[in-house]
Amino acid sequence: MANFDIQHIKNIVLVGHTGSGKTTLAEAMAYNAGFLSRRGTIEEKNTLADYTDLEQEKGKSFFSKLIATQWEGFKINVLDTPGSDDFSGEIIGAMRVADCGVMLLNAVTGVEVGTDIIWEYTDNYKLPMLLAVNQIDHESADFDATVQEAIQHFGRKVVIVQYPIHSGASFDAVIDVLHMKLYRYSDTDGTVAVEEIPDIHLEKANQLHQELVEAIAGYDETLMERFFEQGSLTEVEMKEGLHQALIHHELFPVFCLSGLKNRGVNRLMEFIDHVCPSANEMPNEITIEGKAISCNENEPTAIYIYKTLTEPHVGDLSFFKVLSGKIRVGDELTNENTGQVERIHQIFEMVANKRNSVNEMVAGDIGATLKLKNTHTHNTLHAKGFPVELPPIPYPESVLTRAVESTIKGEEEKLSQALHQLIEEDPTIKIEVSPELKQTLIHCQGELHLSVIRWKLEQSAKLHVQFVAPKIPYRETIRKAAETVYRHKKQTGGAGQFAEIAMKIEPWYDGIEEPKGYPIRSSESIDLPWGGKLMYYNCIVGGAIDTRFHASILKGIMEKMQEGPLTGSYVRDVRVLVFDGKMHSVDSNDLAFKTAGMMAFKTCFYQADPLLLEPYYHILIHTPENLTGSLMSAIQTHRGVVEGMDAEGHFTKIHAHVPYEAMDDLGKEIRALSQGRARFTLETGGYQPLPFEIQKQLVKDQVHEIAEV
Ligand SMILES: Nc1nc2c(ncn2[C@@H]2O[C@H](COP(=O)(O)OP(=O)(O)O)[C@@H](O)[C@H]2O)c(=O)[nH]1
Ligand SMILES: [Mg+2]
Repeated sequence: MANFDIQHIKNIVLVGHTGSGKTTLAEAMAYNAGFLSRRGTIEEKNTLADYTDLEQEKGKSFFSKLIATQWEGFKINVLDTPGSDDFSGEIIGAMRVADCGVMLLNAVTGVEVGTDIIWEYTDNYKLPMLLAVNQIDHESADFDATVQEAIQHFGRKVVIVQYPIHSGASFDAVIDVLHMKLYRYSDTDGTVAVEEIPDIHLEKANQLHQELVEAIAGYDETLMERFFEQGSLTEVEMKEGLHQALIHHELFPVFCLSGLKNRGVNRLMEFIDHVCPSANEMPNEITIEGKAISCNENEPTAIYIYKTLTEPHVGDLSFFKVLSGKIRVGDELTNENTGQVERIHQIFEMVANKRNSVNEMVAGDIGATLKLKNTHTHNTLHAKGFPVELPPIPYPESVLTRAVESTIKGEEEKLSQALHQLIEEDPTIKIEVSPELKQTLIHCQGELHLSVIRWKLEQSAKLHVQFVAPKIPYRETIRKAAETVYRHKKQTGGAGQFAEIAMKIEPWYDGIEEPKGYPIRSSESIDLPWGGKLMYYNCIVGGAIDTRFHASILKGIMEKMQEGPLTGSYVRDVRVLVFDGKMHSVDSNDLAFKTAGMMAFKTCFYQADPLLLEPYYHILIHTPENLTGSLMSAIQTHRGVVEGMDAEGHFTKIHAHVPYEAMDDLGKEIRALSQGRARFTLETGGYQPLPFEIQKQLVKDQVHEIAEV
């Protein structure tokens, strides 16, 4: 591709609900750029963007793709994205490097769940946005209704730049109220004839033109004055006004398209060329330290890695945006995050999975490089003496957890490497190796996300895996005091073992007073690594037990606390007093006291009204208000407790806590009840008593399990 300067590069992210036509539009844009002799389709499984087996098999996008296109002297880097919220990582990553978005609205179905959800992200980033009402060629398309819905959802900043004169199969012409021309498409190769607007359409076109002028003037004071003086604005003024309004996320111009028939696409590309902002016109990137990076090719070089992808037989591709300066083959850049100096061996312009080698790329452009040694997504690389680092992208917390297991022995090591690769490619996945549960947990964004994880493990890494429900990290504790005298005595031939301990255990809680009625010699307060406390008191008088044996007793207690008497879960919040005992001059030793400590603790524990605690999540549900009632009942059905509610426009935020054990089912119910419209985030809460019936069952199961071993 020719060299483009910073002003002639536009980075555009295509976003929208699954099926709105993003991938098909990207195909038409690449075709119009002259990169394809024939446009592929989703149905034929041959689009540029959906090139993975999985995407072709399922007929939808799961990963973001970079497709460099061009139109009339401008380079347009198109970032195609998936539509489902399960892939928010891919969507947000692409949005992070785009300077403008095109939100596709399906003219048949209007504003959908994905549209609303993704809109929220674009709003957070204040990303300039165009709206494209797509699929106007569909027989059930309704442009007006779709625009009305867009206004309801996104407000009055939505302004019409184009409308179709027919929709359905006869869709072949668009009236553009910015240019005040009619664009007629005679074929599906994008060929367009620009005509005067016929008289019968003039009244509507004039009215929409006036509305557009007023919207633009309403945004800018100088333009408003101009508008009052002249009664209108020139096309140049309108374009400049729109340009500024886009940059400030103040107006959302509406276009109409058929991506499939390649109608309206080149006019959209023309608008992107001349009105959408380039990277250097957007607010400066700000480093972690608050320093502005000016997007200027004459500054020192800095690049930001927004995505990492392992391509089979190729290696790790790092996708970057040039923040400032120029990146050249042979450059040595320092990774500010890892300290590694990386040599840039190759630079690629990407057209989906096709790589075109180039020698350099200027600030504002997006590309990829290969085989960096120690560089990951989110890292900033820079020229020597220009230490800059962009803050990491905040991703949503996970909403679904599954344990992953190898089903074939000997693959464990490979699985662990593949999991490492997974998180390298997808920052919305978290892997946790839980020594407590003896499980490897995958925290992810939903069922669909999990199916992609499975595909990566099975198809790419060729592993055999299964996903199972994560075990619940219960805790054990006690509700009342109990005491015992335990004697450990063993006589086996020569040296025997002897230890006797009098022990009392009590529930511990924050602010509890010191024990009364015992002579406290020393005490130890242990913050347990799994939460809660153990307080140990040495209350021995008259040297009944040697001081040196307390460490062993405590060790015994701790061992039992790590594998609780009821279910083998961790024990928490107990205080232990050792107030008497006996020793034997020969047979008493560390091991004997450790065993006695463990057994005394266990005996007391059973008598101290033991209780199982279950972990719960704080859940925050964001739901359309009309679903509030049914979601509240769903929470209660799943043993959750609603803690509060806030109204937020047409949405309600419900705060609740829900046991881990019930969260999977509740999550499914929330999705089913709301058809994906309600979303939730989870945060680890504390522990709460488990209802007695469930505890009884769990303890019974545990006893069976032990008996079976
Ligand atoms: N009639 C019609 N169908 C379209 C159009 N654009 C996409 N489609 C179809 O809509 C479906 C989803 O398209 P796709 O590009 O995968 O949407 P994405 O999920 O947003 O990427 C496919 O069956 C496409 O053939 C269009 O402009 N008109
Ligand atoms: Mg797609």
